[in-house]
Amino acid sequence: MIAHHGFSRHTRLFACLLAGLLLLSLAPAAGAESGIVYEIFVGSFADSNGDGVGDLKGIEEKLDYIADLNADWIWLTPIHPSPSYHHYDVLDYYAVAPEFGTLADFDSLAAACAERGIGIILDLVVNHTSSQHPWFLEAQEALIAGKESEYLQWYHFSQGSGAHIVEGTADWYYEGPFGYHMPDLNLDSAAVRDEIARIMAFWQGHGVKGFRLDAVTSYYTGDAQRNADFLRFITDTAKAGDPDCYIVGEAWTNGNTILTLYESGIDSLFDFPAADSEGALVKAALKGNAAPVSKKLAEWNESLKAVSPASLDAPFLSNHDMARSRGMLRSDKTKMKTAAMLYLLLPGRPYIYYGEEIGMSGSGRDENKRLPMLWAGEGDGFTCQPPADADQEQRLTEGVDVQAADPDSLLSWYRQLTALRALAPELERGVMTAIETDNSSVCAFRVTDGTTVAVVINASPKAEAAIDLNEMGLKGGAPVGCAGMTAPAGDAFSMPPVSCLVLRLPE
Ligand SMILES: [Ca+2]
Repeated sequence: MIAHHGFSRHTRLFACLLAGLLLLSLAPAAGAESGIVYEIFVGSFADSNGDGVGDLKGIEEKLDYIADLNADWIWLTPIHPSPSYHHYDVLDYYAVAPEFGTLADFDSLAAACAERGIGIILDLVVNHTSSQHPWFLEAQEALIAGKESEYLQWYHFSQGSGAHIVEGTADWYYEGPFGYHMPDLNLDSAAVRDEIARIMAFWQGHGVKGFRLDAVTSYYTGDAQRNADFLRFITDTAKAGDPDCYIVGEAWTNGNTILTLYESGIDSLFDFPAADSEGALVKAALKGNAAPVSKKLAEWNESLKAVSPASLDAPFLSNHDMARSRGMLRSDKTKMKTAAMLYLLLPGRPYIYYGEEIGMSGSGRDENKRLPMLWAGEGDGFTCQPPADADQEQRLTEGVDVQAADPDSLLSWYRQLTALRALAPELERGVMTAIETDNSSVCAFRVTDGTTVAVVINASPKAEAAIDLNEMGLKGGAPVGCAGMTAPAGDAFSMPPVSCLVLRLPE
C-alpha cells in the first residue's frame, strides 16, 4: 500500500505544500477507482460550437478535466429532444437533442469515456413524457376522434374529471402532477414497461453504464411499496442487459421511505436526508462540529446494509434542483473545503454537482442553480449562455484556469480529496462504524470491506486536534494518504484545522 512519509525536517508551510503536491503525484494509476460521480447539467457545461448551449462534444473536450477530478462516472441530465431547456419532458427517448449533438457524438463521447474508465449514467425520465410526445399526441387524437388507440393505455386518462383537460375534447382528462406539459405514463401497462426496457437496452447498446431515475417517488405517488416494485423491474431489466449496470434513483423524501425503496435491490438512492442546508453535512461544516456526521452516517449505513447489503449510499451536498452549496456555506472557502472532506470520504458513491468543486454560486429559481460552468474568470470564461430565465449573475470570479494553477484553491482541494478517496477502495462498498472521540470537531470512522480503513477529519476552522490512535482503537494504522496535513509518524499527533487522514489498519 502507498503511504506518505513524514516531512518533519521542513517548515510546516513547506511541508503542507509538499503534502499537497505529493498527494497529487500519488494520484491513482489507471484502474484505481474513487467511485465518484460528476453530475453535468448538459446545456450549461461546455459549448463546442459557439451557439451558447453546452453539448456532448463539449463534454468530450472536458473529459481530461473530469478525469483530473478522479471521477469514475458522469451523470448527464436528459440529453433527448424536449421543448424545455432542462429536457426533463422528453419527446423522443431514442434520440439526442439537436442542440446537444447527434447520436454519433454520443457514441464518440462514450468511446472517449471508456478509454478513461469513466462510465456514463443517463437520466431516465419515465414517470412522464412531454405532452408533445408522439405517444401522447396519438392518444389525444384518438380521444378527439372517439377511436381506439393502443396509446390510450399508456397514460392515465379519465372521463368527466381529472387534473388536466385533453385539448380538443369536451370531457377527457389526464394525470400530470408535474404540470399539463408532463403527462404521467401508466407504469402498470405491459406495453409501457416493454418500451422502457427497449429504451434502456438501446442506450446500453450505445455504451451507457448506468441510469439515474428521475422522480422515483412520483411513479405511484405516495405508495412506497409500489414504487419499490417498479424500481425492482427497472433494476432487474437493466442488469439483465448488463450485470454491471448501475442504477441510482431520485427519491427526494425521508429516510424511512428511502429504506423501503432500497428493498427493490436498486444500487443507490440519493442521500437527500444528509444533503442540502438542513442536512448533517452542511450543518457540520458550518459549525465545525463534525462528530455527529460519523454517528448519523454510520447509523444510516447500517440501516441501508440491513435492507440491501449490496447497496451504495449516494451522499452529496446539492444538485440541479437545490441551491448551490456555496451559498449554504456562506461563500466561505474554509467551510466549503470542510463540507467536501465530510462527504467525499464517506462510504458509497459521492456525487459532485458540476461547478461545486470551484465554488460556483446559484440559488432562487432553478435556472440560477444551472448557470454556465466557469472555465475562466475573465474574457470567454463562460462558454455557455445562462438559461434564459436566470436572474442571478455568477458570483464566483476565479474560474477553472486560475484555480487549477493554485494549490490552495477549492479545485485543488477537491482533486486532493478525490485522489485520496481512490487510494481507499474499501470506501465504496464497506461497512461503516463510527469512532467516538472527546473532540466534537473530529469526524472519525472505520470502513471495512475485507480490509479496514479509518477516516479521521478535523473539521475545526481554527483549532488543531490532538489525535491518539491507541485511544481511538486504531493502533498500528498506516497512513494511506492525507490532505491539509503531513502524514503522521507515530500514534499520537496533532491534526491542523481543516485536514483529513486515511489509515489502513493491520489485518
Ligand atoms: Ca453548443
